[in-house]
Amino acid sequence: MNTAPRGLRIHIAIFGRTNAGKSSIINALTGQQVSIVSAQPGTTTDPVEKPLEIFPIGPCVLIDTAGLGDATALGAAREERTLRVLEKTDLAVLVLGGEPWADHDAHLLDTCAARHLPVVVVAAQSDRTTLHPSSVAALKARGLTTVTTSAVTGAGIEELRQTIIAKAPESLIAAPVICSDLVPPGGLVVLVVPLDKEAPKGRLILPQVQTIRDLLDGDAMGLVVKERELPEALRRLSSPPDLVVTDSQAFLKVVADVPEGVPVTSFSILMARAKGDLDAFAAGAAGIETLRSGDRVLLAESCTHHAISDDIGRVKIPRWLRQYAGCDLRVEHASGNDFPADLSDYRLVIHCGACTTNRRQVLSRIATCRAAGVPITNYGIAIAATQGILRRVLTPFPSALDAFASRSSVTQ
Ligand SMILES: Nc1nc2c(ncn2[C@@H]2O[C@H](COP(=O)(O)OP(=O)(O)OP(=O)(O)O)[C@@H](O)[C@H]2O)c(=O)[nH]1
Ligand code: SF4
Ligand SMILES: [Mg+2]
Repeated sequence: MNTAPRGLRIHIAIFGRTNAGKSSIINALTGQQVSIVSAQPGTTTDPVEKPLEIFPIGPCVLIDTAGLGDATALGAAREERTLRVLEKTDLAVLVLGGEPWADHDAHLLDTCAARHLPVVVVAAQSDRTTLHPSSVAALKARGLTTVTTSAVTGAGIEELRQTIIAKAPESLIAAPVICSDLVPPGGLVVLVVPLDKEAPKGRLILPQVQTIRDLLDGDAMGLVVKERELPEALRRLSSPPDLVVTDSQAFLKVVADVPEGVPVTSFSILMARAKGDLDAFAAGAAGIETLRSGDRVLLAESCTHHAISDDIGRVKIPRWLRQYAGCDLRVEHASGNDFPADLSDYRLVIHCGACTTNRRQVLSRIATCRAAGVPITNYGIAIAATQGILRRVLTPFPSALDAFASRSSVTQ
């Protein structure tokens, strides 16, 4: 049950003041002691994630958070970490008790509304308290209803589960299409998977596995080859494939080997579409053309993986960017959740394939960049741009190609 990758799970985060009963609700929903519960306010100090399966939504992650309105010395720092969870939240649960309505409750609902996040409001601890009249009035003014629960008696917990299911965004319940929509039913896709030293031992990486699964789900066929065998594989086919998908690292060789009329793209570009906004990333790629000496470029990675000596984000992309720009650049990195809030001094952000996180976090980062007026693109798109083949590999995606072409001065 816990085998679905974290990035494909719907993220449901539980917010509310300290001692509201958030951790108790997570434990009641999961039937497990996921989080420590105590009468001491501020028991949960950092976000706690629990993967679980909620039928019929499928795989989810429940996130317990540190309480809002914590007046202790560390309270402000904890609150900031709690609010950062909103970046990857697909559905928020606000837990209220008998305490008066507070600014942090209003702030949370305002932030969720601004992000178009569905919210479920819980009137918790019903065996010993009722909602404060100020909360009743504030919720009424916002047109919000509540689910009444008790973690002690179990009352309302099933109703809460049903409300979460009803409010979960439809678009996130549907498995993301990766590339099966790009080929006709029964179509053939050749997947080029180099087994270089970045490839993990004995297995394929997640985007490759997901692409193969997506092809099978879409009744298409996949032929998997290393880049060296690609010319021979193409020779053996009685008709050209409908699409070739390659690892970005083998772009130049693969593009040279695939006949002009056959569409080519990369796993990274497919993931940019499934996990982000391909049109926004394609438009952002034009920002590479305007880089000048000393410009700050941020490479953002969603996980904190161990970087190898020839790492794509640490070594190769910075090198290709500098070669392309013909000058020195100040390339910086942000990993995991450390995406800077202030981007004003950056000229460009380049995001990784985000295989370990969910689409919402990537969309939220795109929105942050847009608000700061900073172009954002992704690793695969940046690699194609610096190698002069971006137009070719965007051909399967006409609107992304337009978004790039309308901003680019390069006719590659
Ligand atoms: N009677 C009753 N007590 C509850 C209920 N839910 C939580 N409590 C108690 O309220 C206290 C706080 O519960 P927690 O679940 O730890 O609350 P929290 O919101 O996670 O608190 P922090 O992590 O400190 O922010 C504990 O003493 C719980 O036993 C409930 O439904 N009924
Ligand atoms: S850096 Fe990004 S693409 Fe690479 S493994 Fe981590 S989340 Fe996935
Ligand atoms: Mg707690």
